[in-house]
Amino acid sequence: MSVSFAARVAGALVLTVALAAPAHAATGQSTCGWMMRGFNHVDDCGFERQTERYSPKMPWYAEGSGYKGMDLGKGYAYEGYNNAFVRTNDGRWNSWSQRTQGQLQRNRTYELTAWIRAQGNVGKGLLGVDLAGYSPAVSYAGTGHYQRVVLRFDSGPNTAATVFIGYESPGVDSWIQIDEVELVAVS
Ligand SMILES: [Ca+2]
Repeated sequence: MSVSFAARVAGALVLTVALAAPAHAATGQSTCGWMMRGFNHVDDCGFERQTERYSPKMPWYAEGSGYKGMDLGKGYAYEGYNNAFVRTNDGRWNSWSQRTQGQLQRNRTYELTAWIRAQGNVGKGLLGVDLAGYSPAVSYAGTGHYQRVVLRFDSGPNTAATVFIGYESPGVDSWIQIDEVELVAVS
C-alpha cells in the first residue's frame, strides 16, 4: 500500500514533540509487555519474538515499499535485543503497523508511546493510530538518539485501531529504528 505523508496527516491533530532523550544503554530486557501501566494493546511490543530480518512475524506488518526489517541482536535496540527499522531514500511513506490486540474501550483516553531513533535528516516522522475515519498522530524529527514519542487520543466509538510508526523519507538515505511500543488506557 502506498500512503503519502500528506494523506497520513490530513485531518489529524499533529503535534510536534521535542523530548530530551536520557542517556540509555539497553539492559537486555524489554519491559513494555509487563503490564506495569495496564494492558498493552500492542503485541510483540519490543520486537523480541522476531526471528527473521526480512520476514516479520505477525502482528507486525510493513506499509510502503522501502527497505525495512528487523534488527536482531545488532545492538541498536532501546531495550532487549531487537528493534524494527526502515532505511530508504525512496521519498515515500514507510511504516511498521499492527492491528491492536484485545478490545479498546469506547470513549476512553489512550496513550500510545514508542521509543524512536531517527537519523537527523528525518523531518516527517509520525506515530499514530488509524481509527474509523480519523487518524490522530504526533510528529517527530530525527536527532540520532532514541526519543520517547507520545500520542494521547480519545477512542471515541472505536474498539480497535491500527497503530503505525513511520516516516516519509526526504529522498536521500535515511533511517529510523523503533522499539518498546505501548498502547494503554490512561483515563
Ligand atoms: Ca526490543
